[in-house]
Amino acid sequence: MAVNEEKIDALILRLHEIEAVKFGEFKLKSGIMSPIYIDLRVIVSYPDVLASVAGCMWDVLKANGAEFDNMCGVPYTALPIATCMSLNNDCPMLMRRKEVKDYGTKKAIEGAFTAGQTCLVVEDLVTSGASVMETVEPLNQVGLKVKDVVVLIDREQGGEARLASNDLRLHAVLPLSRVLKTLEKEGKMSADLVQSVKAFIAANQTGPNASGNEMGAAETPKRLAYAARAELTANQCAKDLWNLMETKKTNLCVAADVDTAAELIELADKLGPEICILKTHCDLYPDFDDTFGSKLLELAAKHKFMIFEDRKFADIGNTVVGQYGSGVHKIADWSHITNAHIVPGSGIIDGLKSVGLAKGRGLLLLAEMSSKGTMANGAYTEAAVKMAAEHPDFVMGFISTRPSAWKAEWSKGLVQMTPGVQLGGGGDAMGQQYNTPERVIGECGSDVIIVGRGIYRAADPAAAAAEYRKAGWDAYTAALA
Ligand code: S5P
Repeated sequence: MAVNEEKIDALILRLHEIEAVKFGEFKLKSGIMSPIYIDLRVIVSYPDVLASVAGCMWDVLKANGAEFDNMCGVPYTALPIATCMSLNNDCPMLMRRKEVKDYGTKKAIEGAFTAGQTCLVVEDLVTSGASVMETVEPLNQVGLKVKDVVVLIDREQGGEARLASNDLRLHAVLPLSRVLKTLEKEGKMSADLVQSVKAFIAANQTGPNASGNEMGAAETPKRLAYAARAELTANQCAKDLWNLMETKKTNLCVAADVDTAAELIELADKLGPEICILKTHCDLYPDFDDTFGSKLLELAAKHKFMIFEDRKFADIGNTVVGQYGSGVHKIADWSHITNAHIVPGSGIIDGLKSVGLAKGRGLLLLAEMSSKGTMANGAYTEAAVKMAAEHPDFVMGFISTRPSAWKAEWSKGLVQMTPGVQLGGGGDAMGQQYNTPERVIGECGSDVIIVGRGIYRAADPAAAAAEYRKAGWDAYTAALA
């Protein structure tokens, strides 16, 4: 069945009439002026348009031979469209809960389905493809396969390529160029206006790491090089790390969760040339003693890496002062970087800062975690970002898993470090979830990969570290291109 061109033209004219597609001078959230603005939320108020949209989207799928068992709309604008397609064609629908990012404790996907079925994703507007991916991932997590994505308008800013790189086929009823063609032909746009929209679209292409914008704003900033990020931070430790990564050409942090301090020191000497950070859990080592810090600092100077004691402080400010500065481990004396949960509130940062700032240390906040069922998401992640902004001198970044889904202005000079990395993906028996270095750096927008068992459990840890280093660095340089 071919798609009916007249029906498509009529739909374009109606979309223009109801101002779902507007031309003029629009200031986007980023401050960029755009000659085009697309807001498809309005179509719910025009039943004829909604019916036509759903009909055309179904037609394009059938014309392209897409096959699927059920369908799921990307919240929210595409939900009524998916509902219409479901009703008209007797195709079961599923719903993704946008609020529930914690797939472990609540159902992220509602509806009846069985693992192994193929689900169609329905979206109203695609810019970079990022919002589509946010729906594909929870569908995959519950065992549904996604092969096809249908969209009303494709802004032709890189979304199709991004989805294709995830083995997803994009079926667009209206590539933006088609909208322009019809509106020009029908006298709704001048040739000059068409040219200026085309120029704007060409100048605002999104890369594979860009965060999408459902509001139709092409406002994704280009990924900055590590050296440029060094200029954007007020924390000395972050500055040092950015510059170290740039000059040493590595974004690999090894999580050295070995059994003894002696093994750790040996591993640090062996892997030192490959890494930018050595991450420790000093309470894992029964032979920890007062020489630990100085030995490690010596190796850090020899091989040029930084030390990150992954202490995950989580107490009130007054208590963490002692835990960080003194006690058994005297962490602040030898660890350049440490981290904290934000669950106690910002007092924990005040406490740690009172010890670490004068020593030139940096703090990472746990904004997200790699483990299944983590509670660190949504409003919690946002709270971490807010707290970081209140302490730019001491907070140097985050432990995060998907910073590309955060608002772009949240990152800048802050370092994003991501654990749960293995070349083969997968997970462990206790809830750890792994992503590949390519995905973590490229798609998820992180800056540093944290790799533990993938390296220290390998038959040849130094060779494995070299392999992870290359994968992480290649993903970073590809993201800059
Ligand atoms: O969310 C997190 C945060 C951290 S710091 N998930 C994690 O796995 N980590 C740490 O990263 C964890 O404590 C361990 O040291 C490392 C991951 O190790 P792997 O062996 O699973 O690669």
